[in-house]
Amino acid sequence: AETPDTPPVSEILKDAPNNWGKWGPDDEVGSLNYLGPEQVVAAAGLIRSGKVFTLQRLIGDPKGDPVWPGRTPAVRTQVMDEATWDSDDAPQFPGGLHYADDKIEAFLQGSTQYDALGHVWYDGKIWNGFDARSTVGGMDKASVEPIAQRGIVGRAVLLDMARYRGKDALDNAETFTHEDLQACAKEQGTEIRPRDILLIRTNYLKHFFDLGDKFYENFTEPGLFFSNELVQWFADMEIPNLVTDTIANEITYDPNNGAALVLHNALMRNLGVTFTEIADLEELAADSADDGVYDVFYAAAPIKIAQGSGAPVNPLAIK
Ligand code: UVW
Repeated sequence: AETPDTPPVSEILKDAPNNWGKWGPDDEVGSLNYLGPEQVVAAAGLIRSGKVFTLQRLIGDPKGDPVWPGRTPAVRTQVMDEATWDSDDAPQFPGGLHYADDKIEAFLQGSTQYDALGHVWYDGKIWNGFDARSTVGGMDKASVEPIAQRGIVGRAVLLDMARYRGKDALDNAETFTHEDLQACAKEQGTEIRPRDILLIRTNYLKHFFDLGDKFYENFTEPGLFFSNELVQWFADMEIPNLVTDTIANEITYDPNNGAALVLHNALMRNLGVTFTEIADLEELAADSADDGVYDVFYAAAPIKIAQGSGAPVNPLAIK
């Protein structure tokens, strides 16, 4: 974990590439600009068998909802149900209408979600150089709203790192690189192409379901970790969207310097790569192991929330 020798992230990223200004000074969707009509039409050609997979984790799963430490799982509260209508002061509707109502209280960064590009920052600047003060009291710049207005559609490639490593699930703090992703793709008989959405499976959250609250002791997820080469690869490959089945999409503490979530800043803040976290890739991965098809048509419509730092989503992968 973090040590007193941990350098500031600005120092760690001083030579790393940056896409600010690439799509103009007002841009709030970053690398999603790589997904235009051409990519959507090409991705539609991947629909061959008509199999549909939903990639959202169940909110309110009785087995538990994994969230980043310090956040709490969504709580659904029943407001109206059949018992409501037994009461003397229950509203009356012509014709005897009864209905159920409920509400949820949820971290927008909990459950399966899209992060706004302004979700993380350093040196007082969020994506595209917007002032981090624009996050105060609700995000006025680079919130999830423009991402949700746009939607995300394209070719996605599943990279089953757990299967590639011959494991049921990756281990605490286990690392991999972009070269490992390419080797995994090769072994799967597929390739990562420019402008692909990456779906990385670790099955790490199996440990959450196995361990319960003990999962949060010594919390260090597995994942990609920072190097200039890795960030340059994301930039060169014009990767629009990183989707994983872990809570934070990357190694928790950088193995080289102990800094927390360095790729959030290197990829999201600096390159404008959109992050999608806590996806459920299990059914898709099982099917892909069976039919050998790892490239899919991907479509995601995060919920439109004004000024949100993130938004729940149920992405679809279609073969
Ligand atoms: C943090 O914001 C700390 O993580 P995440 O992006 O995974 O929600």
